[in-house]
Amino acid sequence: MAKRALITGVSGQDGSYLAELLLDKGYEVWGIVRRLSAENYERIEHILDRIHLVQGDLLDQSSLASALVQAEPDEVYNLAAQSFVPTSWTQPVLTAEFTSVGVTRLLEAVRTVNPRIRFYQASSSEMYGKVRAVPQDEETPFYPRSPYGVAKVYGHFITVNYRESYDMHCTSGILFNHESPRRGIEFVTRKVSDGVARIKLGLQTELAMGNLDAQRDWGFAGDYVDAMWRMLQQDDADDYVIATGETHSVERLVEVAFAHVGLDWHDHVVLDDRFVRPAEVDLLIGDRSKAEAELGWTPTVSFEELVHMMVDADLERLDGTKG
Ligand code: NAP
Ligand code: G4F
Repeated sequence: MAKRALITGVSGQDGSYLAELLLDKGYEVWGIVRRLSAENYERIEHILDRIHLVQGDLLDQSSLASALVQAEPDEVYNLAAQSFVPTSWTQPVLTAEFTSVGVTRLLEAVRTVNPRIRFYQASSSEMYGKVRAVPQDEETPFYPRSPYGVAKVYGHFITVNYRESYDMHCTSGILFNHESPRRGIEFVTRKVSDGVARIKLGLQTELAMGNLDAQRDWGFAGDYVDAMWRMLQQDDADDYVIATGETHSVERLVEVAFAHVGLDWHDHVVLDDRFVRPAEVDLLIGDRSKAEAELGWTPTVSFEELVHMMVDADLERLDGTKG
């Protein structure tokens, strides 16, 4: 019989790639979507006839239990969250409701409906914040620098706690930044790829940016959802860092993106304090040794390939709508 998976956040970047991957593996795929005044299925439009959607919200405990009863999954991937770091300063309580307490709501629903379900929690390298070691691995202490990072630390430890308290198969994937043409437009890689494409097509002249010195370990989202699946196939649940092991500055990102279309970033990028954060995560670089050894996982897309892929996708999208 086909395995069944339930994904929260299926309409998001990672949810859409994970749903594709699980369909390819022969899973029956279910996704939780929240009720919105207008549907927002852009990223999953091409697979809507192959997946089952059920309404639910991380704020609503009974809707999560109902979704589990309906879907009867073998595996649950909790990808839903308020995932944009700057919004976590303007909506800190909502961020905690979604991104921390929401995890407990879902874990409780799993525990009561069927504690044998395997559970994946989308933890984040933002938990390392003001980093205590370079590179960061599963043993590196957390020092979050945003309400989002703090909320993710809660989500991580409640997952570990359910594993230890109830002997449930609960895994925390500590994923470093991962991007794609489906990345939300406000995140820095997509903001840059979209801005570069607009400037190249003559739709705008400037790109306003915040801190160009921050460094991130950026990988391709398609690779990272494969790591999530591999984690839930292990006999025992655990924590895993997923990262490329390379870091690049935001300045290097704009340089590579503009150069790809034959432009010099110095001619277009302007600094704007509105995009500078109250507290910054200066440097992230992950050590994926454990994932490589135990899951056999390695990334397949380089930083330059990723930036080129995103710029090309935005050029194609915008060129089609240009006029
Ligand atoms: P994303 O594109 O922002 O997607 C977030 C998803 O969560 C969307 O489907 C959204 O639904 C859903 N959602 C938000 N609040 C919800 C609620 N109250 N109830 C139900 N669904 C809700 O995020 P992503 O980049 O795919 O990331 C997936 C997960 O990995 C997130 O938990 C994120 O924090 C974590 N993470 C991401 C990265 C990264 O670099 N991408 C790195 C580490 C960890 P709507 O479509 O209705 O808004
Ligand atoms: O793309 P970002 O907004 O991602 P950030 O804050 O690293 O968070 C992402 O990765 C986390 C994993 O580490 C996830 F958990 C989280 O959900 C999210 O997916 O910003 C990256 C860097 C920051 O240092 C920021 O200050 O880019 C810098 N930056 C500089 N100018 C900018 C801008 N970020 C944005 N969004 N917009 C700017 O104009």
